[in-house]
Amino acid sequence: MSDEKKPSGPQREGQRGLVLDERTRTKKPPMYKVLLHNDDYTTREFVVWVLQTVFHKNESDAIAIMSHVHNHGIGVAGVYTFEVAETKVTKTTHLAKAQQFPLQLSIEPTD
Ligand code: TYC
Repeated sequence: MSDEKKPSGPQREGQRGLVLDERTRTKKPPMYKVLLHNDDYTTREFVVWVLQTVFHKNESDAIAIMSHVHNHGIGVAGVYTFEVAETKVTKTTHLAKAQQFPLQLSIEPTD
């Protein structure tokens, strides 16, 4: 068989499976920071616990992030795709409200 008609570039993915164009293969999704805001009422212990359980931080990273937020007013809990970021904000806000903590979070695009 002649190779004349076989696409040699982005359309040819090998012998089987999905054919992915250049953009599908290479473009990374936009990413978003989940920001934690300081307040005077949420306990340090709760913030560390949420960073470990929702944001999957180890204990020392969780303590470092919590301390940064406590000292500077705001800090990054993690960086995710938009849907994952939103889900973590929703879960954390519900967990905080259940204990009557006014913990605030927000989402902003990475640069
Ligand atoms: N400032 C709170 C306190 O002293 C602790 C705290 C840290 C609260 C981080 C919120 O996002 C936060 N109990």
